[in-house]
Amino acid sequence: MTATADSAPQDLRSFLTQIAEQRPGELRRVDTPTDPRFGITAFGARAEKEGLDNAFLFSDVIGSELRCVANLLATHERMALALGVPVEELTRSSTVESGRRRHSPVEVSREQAPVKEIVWRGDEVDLGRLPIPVHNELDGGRFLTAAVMVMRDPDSGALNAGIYRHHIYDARHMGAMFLGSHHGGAIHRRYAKRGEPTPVSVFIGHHPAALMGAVARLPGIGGEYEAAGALLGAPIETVASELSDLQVPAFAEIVLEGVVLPDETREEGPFAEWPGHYVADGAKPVVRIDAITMRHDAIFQDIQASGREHRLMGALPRMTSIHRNVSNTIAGLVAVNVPLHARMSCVLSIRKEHDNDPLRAAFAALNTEPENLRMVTVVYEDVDAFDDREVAWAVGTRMDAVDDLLVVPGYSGPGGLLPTNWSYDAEGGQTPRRSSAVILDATKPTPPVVFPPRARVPPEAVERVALEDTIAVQSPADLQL
Ligand SMILES: Cc1cc2nc3c(=O)[nH]c(=O)nc-3n(C[C@H](O)[C@H](O)[C@H](O)COP(=O)(O)O)c2cc1C
Ligand SMILES: [Mn+2]
Repeated sequence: MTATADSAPQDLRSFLTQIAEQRPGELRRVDTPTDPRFGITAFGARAEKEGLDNAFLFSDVIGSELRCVANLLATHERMALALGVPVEELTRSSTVESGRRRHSPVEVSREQAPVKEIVWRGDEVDLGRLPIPVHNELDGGRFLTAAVMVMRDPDSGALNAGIYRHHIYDARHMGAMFLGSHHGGAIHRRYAKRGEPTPVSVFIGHHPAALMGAVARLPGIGGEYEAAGALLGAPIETVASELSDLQVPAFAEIVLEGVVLPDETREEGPFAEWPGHYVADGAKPVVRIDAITMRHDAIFQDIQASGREHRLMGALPRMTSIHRNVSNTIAGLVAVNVPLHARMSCVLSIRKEHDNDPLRAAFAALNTEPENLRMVTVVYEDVDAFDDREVAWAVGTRMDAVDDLLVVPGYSGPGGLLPTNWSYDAEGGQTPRRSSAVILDATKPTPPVVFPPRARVPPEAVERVALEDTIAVQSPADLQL
């Protein structure tokens, strides 16, 4: 699809419409008054508990005139729909390197940009009017979780984007949590070193491709708008910010503009992160918001923090970057799975050609994401990396711990979001530490060594039968004894 002035824009609303048309019933509207404190996330948690993973559109969030969409990308099926790929291909097609053409953003005029319909400046700015949730029981306050921060690298001039959590402090101030190696923090530190504020524009509510572009793991600073364009199949249309030269998506719902202050930090958190624990609170940089622009009927977006949506959106870009790194290291990589329920783990299935392929593959995976990955299981290509039962079976039948288990001491951390990378004391103190990584080689020996063959009913025989041709025994009479 190409973006022309008359083609319908691909944005949050076009995606909501697509869900309504193609996945009827998955998106549920909540018209009853909803408390932003736990009320929004309660629905996402309820859906996850029931294994339904619905998305929700809240039309009456107490204290706000804006609607709020939540849990939108909690399933692989909806993510695949958003990116226009079959769900089986999702983990590979979500890569911007998978032959998709990158599109540079295209600037449109203010008049063509719905995000400019309402402009609040200075004292009009009030973050309290947005339906920002308190997500989990022990969270320190309201947090933005689906906000994409756009910044310009002062050295190269490149535009960079990423999702960072923002603790709301008051009408005009919020925190920003930049993790170790992420570009957002590096850019802020470059400005701060010169004693300058970092201009930022933060957009909320757009097509999922814009969000997934922002969290794509790209080499070097910048390129996220181009990655979003590749995922969207069309350029992201942008418009100039009110207060800086930062380009923001014209079809976003809401944009916050301001600066990261160069010399101020504030106590941030606690906040339940994707590993499902509270770690890494403490002093963080402060963002001052000086303008807010939005559509006249703007829809706010929330990501269910520490829920399935948070883990899925975090795991997908990792699978892509692990795939790239491991295939650069061994020839026979078949599949990469970062399971949603254990995002610190990764399963690689490989066509094993050399005895050291499993170790090389595992180290390549670990080095892709040293801050999060600490367990890699390598299986032979006949094992489905996406099926936990098969992976556990391979570990149980093909791995000998003395030979095939490798502990890499002190690999992970110190600190970060994983609870193992901190030590604790009776006073509640947390001190950063390093923890080990572990590699499980559950592959078979390298050919030509003959390993016992795997038992199975011939697949053609399985294909030939259908359960529909059988009679369900509902009562003793159906037995026809
Ligand atoms: C829902 C969600 C929340 C995230 N929160 C943070 C965060 O608080 N801090 C952070 O540094 N990265 C966070 N990330 C990861 C970054 O957005 C991601 O790694 C991105 O590629 C970083 O871009 P950068 O390296 O250009 O800064 C989050 C990702 C997702 C999907
Ligand atoms: Mn970046």
